[in-house]
Amino acid sequence: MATDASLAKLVKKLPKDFLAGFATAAFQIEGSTDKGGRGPSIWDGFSRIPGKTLDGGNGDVATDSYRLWRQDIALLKNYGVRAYRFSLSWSRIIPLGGRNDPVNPEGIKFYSDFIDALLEAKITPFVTLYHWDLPQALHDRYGGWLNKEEITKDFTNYAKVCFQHFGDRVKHWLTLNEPWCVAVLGYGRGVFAPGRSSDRVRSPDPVNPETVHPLLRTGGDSKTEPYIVAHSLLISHAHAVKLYRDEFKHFQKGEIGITLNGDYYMPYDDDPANATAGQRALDFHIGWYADPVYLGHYPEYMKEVLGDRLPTFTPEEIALVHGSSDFYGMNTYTTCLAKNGGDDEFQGNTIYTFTRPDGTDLGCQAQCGWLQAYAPGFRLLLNYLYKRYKLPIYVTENGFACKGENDITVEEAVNDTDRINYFKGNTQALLDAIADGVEIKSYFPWSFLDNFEWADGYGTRFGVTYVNYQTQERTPKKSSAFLMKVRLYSPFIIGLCLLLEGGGSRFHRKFGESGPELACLGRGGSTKWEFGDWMARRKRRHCKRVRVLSWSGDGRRKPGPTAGTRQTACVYSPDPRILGSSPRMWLPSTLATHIFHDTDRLTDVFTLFVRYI
Ligand code: PNW
Repeated sequence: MATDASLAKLVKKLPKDFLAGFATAAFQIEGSTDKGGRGPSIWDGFSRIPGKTLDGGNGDVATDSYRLWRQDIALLKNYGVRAYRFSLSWSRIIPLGGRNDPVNPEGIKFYSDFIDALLEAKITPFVTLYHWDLPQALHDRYGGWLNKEEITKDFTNYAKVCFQHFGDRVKHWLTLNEPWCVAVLGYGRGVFAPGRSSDRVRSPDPVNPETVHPLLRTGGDSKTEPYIVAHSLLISHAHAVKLYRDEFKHFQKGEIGITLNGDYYMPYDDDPANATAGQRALDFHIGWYADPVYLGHYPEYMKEVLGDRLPTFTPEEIALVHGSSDFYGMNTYTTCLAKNGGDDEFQGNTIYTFTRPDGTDLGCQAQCGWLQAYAPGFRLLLNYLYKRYKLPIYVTENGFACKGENDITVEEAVNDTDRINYFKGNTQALLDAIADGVEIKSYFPWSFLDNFEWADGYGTRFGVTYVNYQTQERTPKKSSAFLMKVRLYSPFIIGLCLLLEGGGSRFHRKFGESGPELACLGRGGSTKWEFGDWMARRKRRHCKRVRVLSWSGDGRRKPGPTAGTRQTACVYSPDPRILGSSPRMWLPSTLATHIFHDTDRLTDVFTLFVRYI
């Protein structure tokens, strides 16, 4: 496996406009479901039904980010991200959802302030319009995604409201997140809201069918509804994109697309039947959506198996859908081995396994059964998608939930070695894919915070930040420090060294051994040994621009200008824009620790320092 230093070196070669950040979704973090004029969404009610989530958790509080958003942005800023992917809650913006329903000014203000604060922090907003939280009123009124005519109009109207209010500042739009999950998990397997399926234990028929919309008179039909819903999703997405392109793009100058989930399916062995099975799985997971959007038709195999259960596009519809994404939006987590057989239609009648023919596992097992770490699969999938769909790829989600992380203390949980290894492998794989010629424009690890993991509730933690759900305290895990250390978030670092009395131990508690770009050195014992070696290694290996100017009292280095004094700090930068002609400057040391990542931000902080003196 690559060393952190060699990774960091490669990361430096990423294109200048590469967007590295973190991703979240409204329902998973906001909470305050009944505050600020928000209307109910299908996930509010669904998650409150006993048995729908593993631990009985719901979205009422989540990570309380509707209230704590300023703190969240401060943390994102500390992490040094260049971009942040989040979603808007439709029912916060239009509480009843429909095109004739009122827009909620409080909802608009909330997101508007949020976007302003991100920009203020020099973080690029990457905004998803729909991350699964359909306004409940639209489901009840006409069957939600089951009703193509209605939902298309309402979704397009919602998109328009968002472009009108936020499009002056948002230049990266995603219409839908993972339509496969909406269709299959929401209407096929019935494990996600609205929880419909053919299984009448899971999804009973309504008690008074005559009181509900005709499309909702049964508990669902897993053989047909997912395909109907998927069709509505694709067409709604395409209408929103057309609207953006026709009415907004020319002056707002942003880009818009869809983001699809899809893992890699690798043949179990060299049996040709398993190779075909792997392709079938890719068709059912990815091709179902990506083929219409990028190639202009549903996959042949799906048409063959589903017959008239697969809706057909009218010529107008397919003309709209084909080409309706400016880029390939990619959410991916894992790789499975595909074996011919089984009767799971949603898997393309393919059996998935993580166990190789020799009995070994493909990779490290996560908390959720469906996820093992396998970096080579990430590289293969990036190549597959680029070759097939021929558009630049935005990786909009990728992440890992460490097994058992919820059963240990926060002190233990922050040592998230499995997650670090996952990111280490996948960062390398991403760089390898770029070297293979794949055009990749972003990397958004899932997730910024531990959060409401849908049907898993709160027991599955995907965050690089630990959240204590009792106190809402956020504690960075070591994986966040790793991502900063490989400079994924700071390709333009100038380098800064502060010498602070006592800063080290505080810093160490927060970030562990793999500290980010700021080193705190001082005369105190712990400060010294915790950071000294790290700093020295770093300096030698790949951080020539960060200098240790002084290091007093440890006997290994010459006492510098701080020897015998307190209250000093030194900023060093070879960049004349930062310090003028003199490359170093001594400052009082009582400033809090900060992490600096790019010229702009460093200049800001430095201005602050100067004011302080
Ligand atoms: C994605 N599966 O969901 C979502 O976009 C996120 O909201 C979610 O938290 C994240 O991945 C982690 O799960 C998925 O069963 C949910 O294969 C389920 C699956 C895949 C992705």
